Amino acid sequence: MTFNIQALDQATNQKDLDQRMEWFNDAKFGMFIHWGAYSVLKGSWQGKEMEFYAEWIQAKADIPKEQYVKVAERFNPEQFDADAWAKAAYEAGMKYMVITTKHHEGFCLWDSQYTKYDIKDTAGIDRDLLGELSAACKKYGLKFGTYYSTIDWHHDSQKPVEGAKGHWNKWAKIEMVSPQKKKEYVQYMKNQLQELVDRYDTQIFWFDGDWNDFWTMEDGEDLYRFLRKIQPNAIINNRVAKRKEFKYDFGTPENQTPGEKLDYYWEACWTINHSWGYKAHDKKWKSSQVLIQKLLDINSKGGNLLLNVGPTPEGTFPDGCIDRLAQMGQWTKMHGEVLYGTEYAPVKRPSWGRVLKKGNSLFLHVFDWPQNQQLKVEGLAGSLQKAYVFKQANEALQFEIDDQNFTIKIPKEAYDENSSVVVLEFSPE
Ligand code: FUL
Repeated sequence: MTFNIQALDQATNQKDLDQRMEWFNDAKFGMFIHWGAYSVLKGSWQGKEMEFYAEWIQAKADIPKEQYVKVAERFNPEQFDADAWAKAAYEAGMKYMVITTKHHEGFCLWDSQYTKYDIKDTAGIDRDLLGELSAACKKYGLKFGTYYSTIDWHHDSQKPVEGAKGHWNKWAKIEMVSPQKKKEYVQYMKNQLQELVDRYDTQIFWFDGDWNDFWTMEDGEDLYRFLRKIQPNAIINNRVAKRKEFKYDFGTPENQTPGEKLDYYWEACWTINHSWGYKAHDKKWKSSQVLIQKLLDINSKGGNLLLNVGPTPEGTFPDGCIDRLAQMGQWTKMHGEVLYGTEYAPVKRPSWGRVLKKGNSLFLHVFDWPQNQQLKVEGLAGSLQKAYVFKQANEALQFEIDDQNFTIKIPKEAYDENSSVVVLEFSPE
């Protein structure tokens, strides 16, 4: 398999890429939504609470296609309120939203003219769910993005790879039934992606399923070029091709945060509990403190956090999500200035928290406030003019400098249990 990165130069030259990624780079925080026919089952099949991600239930419980279609027919989100979803994201401090328009199950969350396996023809829903949501996102100033899997357990082009078992279910690895069917499927994908552009003006293409052998680098490159043409400013994740080899436009570490800054744009996606799709018996919610510190950890390494919500089949956010989003919102609302538009700070990563940079300022996000009132920052260069607790600029803190090691004398108490910020202002170089 050869892939000529040169061939992509025109589509991805650095200047264009930087321009395209500018809003993303400043945004820091977005919402992922996993919603589909799987949500109907809430993570259980025939009375059995399933392990693993709820959106994988068709594969994990080995539900025959015909039977799973009956599940999709029951998708009936009567309480769906697009405004409430976008508002919750906005109030949490998020700047964009990415929703599963077609997960591996193949069920389409919009009325596609290219299949009958969608909300209208299969589930009889007479609403344009994605249209309502993209409009609500616009209203709240959020960019709207679409997750679309290259896997499709429903499409007649695909079948499980014989003998591929192990930890993963047989449907985890699929192959094409014939080269002709693959051709048809790729065309089907392009048609549908064109629909997502035309109808919902999608700004983020979030692909998945690149681990299958049938999906090659060449396929990824071809699709990337196609999308670049039909929606020039949209950003595209690296799973459009083989994520290990392909870095455009941004990388997608999943449920893990890299230890260091990466040398390309990236976004870590994380679940709030342990599933992406709604799973009624998963109550293992991460605390808002863990989530806020995760956001800052990711941001300090140059990445964004795409935090997932798995809505109920009725179309509401689970209470555990609502609470945490609201708590995160309280913090982000107060700390917008020391969060959005920041960048990686070239200092030694401290044990007490994380450091962000903006212009001539460093923002010391302190998770563990030192009891001895001495905040140490190592490996700093530049001439420090002033240090103060965020929003208390008129009370300058004393500091000492020993070569590149700075010690700031801080007040006794942290003002916020999630992260309290000390600002260092340097003179322009
Ligand atoms: C994975 C998928 O298999 C999961 O279901 C989920 O969508 C996650 C974000 O990506 O690869």
